[in-house]
Order: sequence, then C-alpha cells, then structure tokens
Amino acid sequence: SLTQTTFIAVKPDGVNRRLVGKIIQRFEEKGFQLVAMKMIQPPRELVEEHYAEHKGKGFYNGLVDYLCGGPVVAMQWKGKGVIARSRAMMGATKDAAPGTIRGDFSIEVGRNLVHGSDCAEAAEREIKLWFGEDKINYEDACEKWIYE
Ligand code: YYY
Ligand code: MG
Repeated sequence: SLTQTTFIAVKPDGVNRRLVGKIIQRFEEKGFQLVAMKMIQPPRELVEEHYAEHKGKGFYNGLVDYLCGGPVVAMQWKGKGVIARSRAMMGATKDAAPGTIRGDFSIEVGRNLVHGSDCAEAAEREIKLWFGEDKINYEDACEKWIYE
C-alpha cells in the first residue's frame, strides 16, 4: 500500500565515498517519498541490536565494526511496495547485478554501501530502533503523477 515505509541506511563506506547524493537520487527518481533522514555515528549497542539476527555468524563482528566505523545516513522512505522495491534497487547481498546500487558501486559483500529492511516486520523494528517516532508525514504533491 501507499502507506508502506521502509528503513534505508547509507553505510559508512557510502558516506566516505561521497555516494550519499547518488543513492538518495535513485529513490527520489523512482518516486518514493523521503519522510525522515539523519546522519548518525551509531553506537555499538544500536548496531548490535540492528543486526541481532546475524549474531554468532562469522561475519558478525566485522559487520558491526564496519557499521560503527563512520557516519551512517539513516532514512525512512515511503511508497507503494517500497520495502521490496527498494531491496530490488539495492541489489543482492552478494554479487549484486549491474543496474543496482550495490552492483554499480560496490565490489565486496562487507562494503556494500546500503541497508534496507527486508520485510514489513523488520521495517517497523528498524524504524523504531533508529528513529523512534521521528518522521514527517507531509502531503506528497506529485502523488497523482506517480500513482494511478
Ligand atoms: O539484508 P542484506 O544487507 O542484503 O544482507 P544480510 O544477509 O541481512 O546481511 C547483512 C550484512 O552482513 C550484509 O549487508 C553484508 C554483511 N554480510 C557479510 O559481510 N558476509 C556475508 N556472508 C553475509 C552478509
Ligand atoms: Mg538483511
């Protein structure tokens, strides 16, 4: 539905490589609506909670170090099917296809630039974790040109 909202984050490699603008532009051009955004150097506990599902895996500690290793641009994007559609736009976790954000701008799985919630439950959990209630519900003035 139109009211679906997802959590998207540009990871520290994306910020340091000056790709924040390009990544935001992809979601803007698609027609999704930006409803919250902040830059944060995330505390370790936040990242551990965010990636709790991966705790104990071989890549977990490196993953947490990577996310904590610089600023993250945390965002909420709203739109029809935004959770699945933004995942498709990001590309697969490993060996993402050309044309996707990861496929066009990254090589390694551990430097894959962006995070996006993988289902509605994850989106709700991640938004609460990173933003609490903080978002702006403003009228989308071009909605009728994006949706039938
Ligand atoms: O949701 P997504 O980011 O595409 O992948 P996940 O399977 O949730 O893994 C989270 C994160 O962990 C991934 O973006 C990179 C890293 N990672 C890794 O470094 N090595 C792996 N074999 C799998 C995942
Ligand atoms: Mg994931």
